[in-house]
Amino acid sequence: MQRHGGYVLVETLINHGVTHVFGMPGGQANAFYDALSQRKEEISHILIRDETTAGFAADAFSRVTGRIGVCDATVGPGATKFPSGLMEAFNSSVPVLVLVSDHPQNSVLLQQYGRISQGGNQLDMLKPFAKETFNVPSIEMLSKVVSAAIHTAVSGRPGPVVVQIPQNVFLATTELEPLSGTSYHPKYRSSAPESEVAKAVRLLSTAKKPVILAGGGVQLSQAYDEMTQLIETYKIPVVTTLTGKGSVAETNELCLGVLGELGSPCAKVISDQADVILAIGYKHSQNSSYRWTWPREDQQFIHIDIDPAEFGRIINANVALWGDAREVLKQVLAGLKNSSFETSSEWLNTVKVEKEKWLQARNEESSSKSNPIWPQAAVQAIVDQLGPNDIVTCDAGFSSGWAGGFLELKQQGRQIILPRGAAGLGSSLPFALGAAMARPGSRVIAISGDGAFSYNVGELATLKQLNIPVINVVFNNAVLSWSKWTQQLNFTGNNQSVELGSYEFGAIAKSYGIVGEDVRNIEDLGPILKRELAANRPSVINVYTDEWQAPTMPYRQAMDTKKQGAIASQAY
Ligand SMILES: Cc1ncc(C[n+]2csc(CCOP(=O)(O)OP(=O)(O)O)c2C)c(N)n1
Ligand SMILES: [Mg+2]
Repeated sequence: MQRHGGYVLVETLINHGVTHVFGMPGGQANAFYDALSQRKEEISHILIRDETTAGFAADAFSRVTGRIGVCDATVGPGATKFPSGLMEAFNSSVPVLVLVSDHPQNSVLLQQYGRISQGGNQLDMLKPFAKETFNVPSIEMLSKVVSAAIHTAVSGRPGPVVVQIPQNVFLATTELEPLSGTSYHPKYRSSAPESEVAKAVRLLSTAKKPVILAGGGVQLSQAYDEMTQLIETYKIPVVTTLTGKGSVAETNELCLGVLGELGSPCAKVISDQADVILAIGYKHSQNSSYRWTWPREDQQFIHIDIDPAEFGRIINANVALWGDAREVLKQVLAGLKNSSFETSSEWLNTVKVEKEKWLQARNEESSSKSNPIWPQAAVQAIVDQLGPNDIVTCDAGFSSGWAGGFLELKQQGRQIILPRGAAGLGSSLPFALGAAMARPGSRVIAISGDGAFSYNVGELATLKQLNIPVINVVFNNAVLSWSKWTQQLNFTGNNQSVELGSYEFGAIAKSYGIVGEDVRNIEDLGPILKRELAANRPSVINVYTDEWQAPTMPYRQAMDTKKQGAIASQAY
């Protein structure tokens, strides 16, 4: 039977286990939408209100399910919305399939240079943010290209891919059967050479002060059981990157929280003292390395990663273990069984003292009853209500920092999504949308600043229309506070373009027909959160927060010592 390109695409997606697509229609892809409309039982299309949302939502969907996330947009003005989400997924190694339509092939010359409305070289625009980009040359190749693109995204180091489909390919017909495959990642799990594992075990065995650094690769590889075993059996303290947050339960006495300026002070103290570091799924970016000043050369570094290009790119590994985090940790655990490795009680005592110091300082801030509300206290109210199946998403700006240092995860696993790949404002609500679709029955809390939330007000309609239980907690301080702080600390403090004005986001939510609350006293927040978490519906909780609180450690130190301008090289 002859079937059009839209059918071939939808069938190929279904055959690869795709259940959700986030996007917005356009004329060139109508065949796709025609086919989607006939397969609603198997595949849902989530109509977002801005394609930027689709990119972030697909990313979060993938992080939660371990399957590829899929988004689509129309040629030109739709496709040009994708770089934001794509950059996040690319820098965080998340497999996403981006589908963009294109003008018919016989108008390519006109389109390439914008001689056709909506025309432009969109594939080259997306290329820097994609693991690979593909153009579909014919209906016969459509299923093959989509299948190859999915394979590329989920194998090796995962990442986003782009498939561009011309309108005439969508409209052409074929009798060829669409291909099948898997969209789970990691598609293949590889092990490290045993000789290198033995070296790593020998080096670990010499450690007096070992530390594990868990990066985002632990989450991507779902190496949870192995992490727990390593920590519980050998009592090795662990710090995480922001993306690796949740690799172990943060209530574990050996977990010292997030390493970096948006993390915990004790993670830094302990990591500085470490003699051997076991880094897992870690790309050595600026946050956790304090701008590449850590680890020092005298610290021994064992590095596990799926991408060999990471070994020695910035920091040399004393031992490089090339493979999937879960598989390699299994090997390390097997090796350690026959070793004499033991963490000294002296080291464990230092760890304990430092963690207690941190918890005490944190608790003081988290229990603040100040007005305007301290974000630390608002985060604590969220922690108090969070259930094991719930998910928190964060925005760029200070909300990532508040979550990094103050949001203690009681569970191991994927409970938080932070935009550290691109750190783009306006990602928390789209992430939440994708996460809610990925884990039906869960409740999702999206934390954003007022500047960040303003990017996505239109998506309240998406939440309302599909009754997606996302609770948006907006830290409303009437300013772009991160920007304001950097201007204050580094320059003349003139406050250029950082004042937002204050808006009643709760009232805005009501106009979309969803629950809205404006909260001025911290005592009110817990009960409202509790009510909304039980209600299974979208809401906006607008919390009036203190703009003079900052989660970034250099800023906090500068504020404490009142040495304005003294940290210009650190603040950014
Ligand atoms: C898309 C985008 N534009 C600009 C920035 C730079 N930036 C980082 S934080 C920030 C301020 C965020 O303000 P808000 O969301 O209100 O959070 P607050 O810092 O006040 O808590 C800005 C402008 C960015 N990260 N992403
Ligand atoms: Mg703000």
